[in-house]
Amino acid sequence: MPTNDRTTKTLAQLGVDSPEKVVSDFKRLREEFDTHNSNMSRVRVGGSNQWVTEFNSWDALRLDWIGRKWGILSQITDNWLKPAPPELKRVVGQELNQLKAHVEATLEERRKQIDAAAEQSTPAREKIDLSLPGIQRPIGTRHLVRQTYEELFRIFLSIGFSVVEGPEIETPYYNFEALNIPEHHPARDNMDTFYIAGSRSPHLLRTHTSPMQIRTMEKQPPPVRIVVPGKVYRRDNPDATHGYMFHQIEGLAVDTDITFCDFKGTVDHFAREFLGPKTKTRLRPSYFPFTEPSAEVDATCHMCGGSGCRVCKQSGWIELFGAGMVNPAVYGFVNYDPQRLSGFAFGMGVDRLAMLKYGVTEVPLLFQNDVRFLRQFP
Ligand code: 2NL
Repeated sequence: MPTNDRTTKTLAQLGVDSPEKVVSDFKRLREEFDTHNSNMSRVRVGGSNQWVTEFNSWDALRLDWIGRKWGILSQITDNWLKPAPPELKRVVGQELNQLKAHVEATLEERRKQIDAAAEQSTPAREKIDLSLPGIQRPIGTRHLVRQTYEELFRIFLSIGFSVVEGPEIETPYYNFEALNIPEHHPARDNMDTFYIAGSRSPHLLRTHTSPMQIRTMEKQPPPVRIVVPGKVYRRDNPDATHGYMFHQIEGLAVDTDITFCDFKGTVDHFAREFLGPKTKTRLRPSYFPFTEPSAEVDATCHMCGGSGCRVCKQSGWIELFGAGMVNPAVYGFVNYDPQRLSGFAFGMGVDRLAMLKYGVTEVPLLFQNDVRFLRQFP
């Protein structure tokens, strides 16, 4: 009869009626445990799961023998010891205690061996030397375009502008009509661009960040002093200086007493902050539907100081951005009073400014994210 079955019965049921029989039954149990244990110790698997496997079979042995509920020793306590006749109780108790001590000591010893073996067999690569310096992970740098944006924010924040952002998907109203660009206006030609198919009302990718300036004026009364950074999209044939997307920052200042002098003064201040204190500016007449008058802002070349070089194509001047006094027609779309208000606005290509300042000659270099390029602007 296997031990397990014997321990589910009482001594009386087993016909054990003398101390000698009790002792020999415990002897058999002890041998059985030793066999279990040595079978387990022969289970050997390689690999990093070695410890887990050994621990699991050790734990199974532990549960079989000294598990609180179903372990063999608990069964002996319940079935042999408790109902034992008085003349056998003493010897059963003694034998049980000895067996228990043997099982516990053996298990404890085994457990130590398992842990020691795992420690020895852990491959070198899995051991951690806490005294070594940590792995250094390069944290990267800010992209040149982002760096340029931050420089622009610094300049405009320092003279009282706030930074406002808005959606890249816009309606034709905010992108065109409210900026005084009616449907068949020629200014739409190079902008008439990426329309979003499938939406119930027409949507498009904004061609400038001006829509957000319109939205800001709709929402808040003057004075307004904001710059709006962001990606804009236009129909351009990609080449060294053009892509279908570029980064823009537009600025808008509207108040009751803003003059052309404020405009020119702001432009001058910006150019000196961005390109250096010796920089001078000039305005060339230009045209935008949303400004009147409009101008292209040129700065003296920061490479040659104005004497002529490769960067300025021997002219001494570099075109920086387009700007002008806000066309009063725009105020009509946002319920601002054109009789009382005036202001100036500008739009800068940030990629262009970055390329000028840092001598980058090809737009694709900015967006391929080749680390050999990026590393040059830490
Ligand atoms: C360019 C020129 C410009 C503006 C943008 C603007 C916005 C409002 C009202 C009036 Cl809400 N003007 N923006 C004005 C002049 C020039 O951009 O070449 N950008 C890349």
